[in-house]
Amino acid sequence: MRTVDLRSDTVTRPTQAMRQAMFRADVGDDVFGEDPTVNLLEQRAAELVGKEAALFVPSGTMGNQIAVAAHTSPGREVICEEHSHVVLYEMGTLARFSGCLARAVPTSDGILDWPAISSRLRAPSDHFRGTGLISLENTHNYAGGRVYPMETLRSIRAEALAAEVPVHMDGARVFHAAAALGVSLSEIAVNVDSLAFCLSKGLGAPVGSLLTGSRSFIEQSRLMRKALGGGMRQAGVLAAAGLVALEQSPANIPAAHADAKFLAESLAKVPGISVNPAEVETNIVFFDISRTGLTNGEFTASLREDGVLALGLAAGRIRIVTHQDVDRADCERAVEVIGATCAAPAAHR
Ligand code: TLP
Repeated sequence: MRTVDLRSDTVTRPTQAMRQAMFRADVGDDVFGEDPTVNLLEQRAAELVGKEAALFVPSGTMGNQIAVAAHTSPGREVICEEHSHVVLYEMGTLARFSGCLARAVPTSDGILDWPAISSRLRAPSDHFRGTGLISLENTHNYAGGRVYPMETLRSIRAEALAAEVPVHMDGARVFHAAAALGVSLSEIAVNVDSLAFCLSKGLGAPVGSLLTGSRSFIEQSRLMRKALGGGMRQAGVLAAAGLVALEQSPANIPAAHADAKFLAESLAKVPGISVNPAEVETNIVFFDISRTGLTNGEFTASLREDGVLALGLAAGRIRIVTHQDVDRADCERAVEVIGATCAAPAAHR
């Protein structure tokens, strides 16, 4: 039986085209700046987002944390959404590596706006170091793949410029945001000083993220990457897969979005499940199972027995994510299996 893995869009396997490109990749020592394939990937990424330069890093976490370190100094405050990855899911690195303080703002949908940000802005004084950075997550993972409306982004950009506070975007899934909005990556990126995006979330590459920004920001980021142990050597074998991902995988995103909508709409009809399909804008669906009487562990174990994998991320909240390694038939099977689990919960205890 084929396993339908909906735990994350990180679970995808590299495509044949990626594997062939990896096999053929021209490589060199990237710490000396001599890997031609890494250099090409960095150049492509910078062009794609309309920034001066880019840096290939092993993970989204490293991209975000380098950005925090490069934009700030110890004691500064980072304004971010309460459930953002940069503060909750990165092992406290914001505090450990950069010595920064998170000003985490609660929202109903993961999307910050200027009024919420401005009420937390602080200029340095005798008593505090003040705001060093605003960090936006687009799409917002924990809020269920929510997308920053362009108007909201533009207003944050204009106000942050006036306040002289840099803006970073955790765009781990910014390709999904661009697809949902029908805009280019650079139209989004022009509103932030730095943008990190992942090749391994929904784009199918095995490893890697790109941090993009001005040339001087990326020069500084290269030093931060070394400090974090992220200086890779013949990384061209990975960058080669990334180049294929950039070229071929964005075309698969609309189908992943349609599958997520299908899952949300189908699950909304399953007794015991609560989900609002209108809130599903991209490839992430969160649903509530409290009314089934099952714990997350019982629920996901029952699904697993029938070959469907989902993630319990908070009490009663299950996350499923669509991607290029699942198709509509897989999603139909997931709905059936979830329906069966909800119909006979006692059997799964
Ligand atoms: N998120 C992972 C898990 O950590 C939950 C996932 O499966 O979604 N920013 C955002 C918005 C992310 O969702 C993630 C990964 C990261 C950064 C970190 O990327 P990696 O795992 O490459 O360090």
